[in-house]
Amino acid sequence: MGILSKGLASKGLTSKGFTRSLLLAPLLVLGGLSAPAMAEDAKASNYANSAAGKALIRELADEGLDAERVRDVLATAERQEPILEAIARPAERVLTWGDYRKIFIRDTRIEQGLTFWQENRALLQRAEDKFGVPAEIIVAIIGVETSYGRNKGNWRVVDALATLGFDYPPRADFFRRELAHLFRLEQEAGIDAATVRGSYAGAMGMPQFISSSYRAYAVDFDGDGKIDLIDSVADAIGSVANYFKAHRWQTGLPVAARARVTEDRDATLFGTEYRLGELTLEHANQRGATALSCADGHRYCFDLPGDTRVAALELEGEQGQEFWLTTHNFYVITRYNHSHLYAMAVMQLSRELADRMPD
Ligand SMILES: [Ca+2]
Repeated sequence: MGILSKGLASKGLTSKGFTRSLLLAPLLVLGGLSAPAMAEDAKASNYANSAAGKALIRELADEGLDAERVRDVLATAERQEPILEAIARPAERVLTWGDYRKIFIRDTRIEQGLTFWQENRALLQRAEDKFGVPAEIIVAIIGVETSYGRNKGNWRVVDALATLGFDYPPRADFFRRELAHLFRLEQEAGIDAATVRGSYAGAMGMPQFISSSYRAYAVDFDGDGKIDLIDSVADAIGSVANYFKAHRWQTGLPVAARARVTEDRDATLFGTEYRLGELTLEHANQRGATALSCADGHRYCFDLPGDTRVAALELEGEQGQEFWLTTHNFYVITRYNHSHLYAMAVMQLSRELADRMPD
């Protein structure tokens, strides 16, 4: 969560990159990497002995963590090339909405979602009552992230965070901070930093929380005294709901509506990049875009006051261009994963589930 869609790995999108790197690796070796160069590479990936690694150990020791433990775990961390390859090309940046949608809005994910909902009905109701977040949104998030816990990721989190924190300059600071949080989390929540597994970006458990989010927003929703997003469905459900509440989900506010646009609409109104600015529904109307009304029987519709803040979004769908007006709650979904494609997939999956769920 937060940065990437881990669910994609199971659909072969990112594994394409993995396969290629595995195929290329032997060629590179045969292609003349000398033995000394390889030895140097091995040394370079000894994160515990690097300057940045030592700084991290010192920082955590100063907070009172066991320096020996941090050093020992860090010494086992391995640089993973496929992770560096995958992070450079997340699906959100290479797919159109039409292609992205097909991955998530499909019969299997909908049917499994209905089963998950039925099996956890009481928990989901309790989360909805307590946090004000609808069950279908919670189910859709867990469905998009891990296919309801089926695909929680197989990378050692310490490998993922060390690889990205020490060897991926564009976001090294972010991932090194997440690595530090992993060790704090070990102390607080009983997560084993040496063995816990997750996505290639270090996200953990059914809802794919990165370590800072785990520490800040995960809750013990089954009351056993531990916060366990890996094996406790209850904790996963409560934590997703708490995350949304903390990011100011507004109970009852629709997420998005399709828009009708005029030929002479303001060309600057719709962007392919999502941003929530100062636009209101009334302004959007004046500039040539109207949200479809539910009174006309449209599926993605709303009837909201003119001063409602919205963001206009143009997407390349399977059937051509789609125009959308999205609310504050769409923005809240992007706090879970910054991609507007992700937020749209969560919203549509939640709608498919809610429409099919028997009372
Ligand atoms: Ca628990």
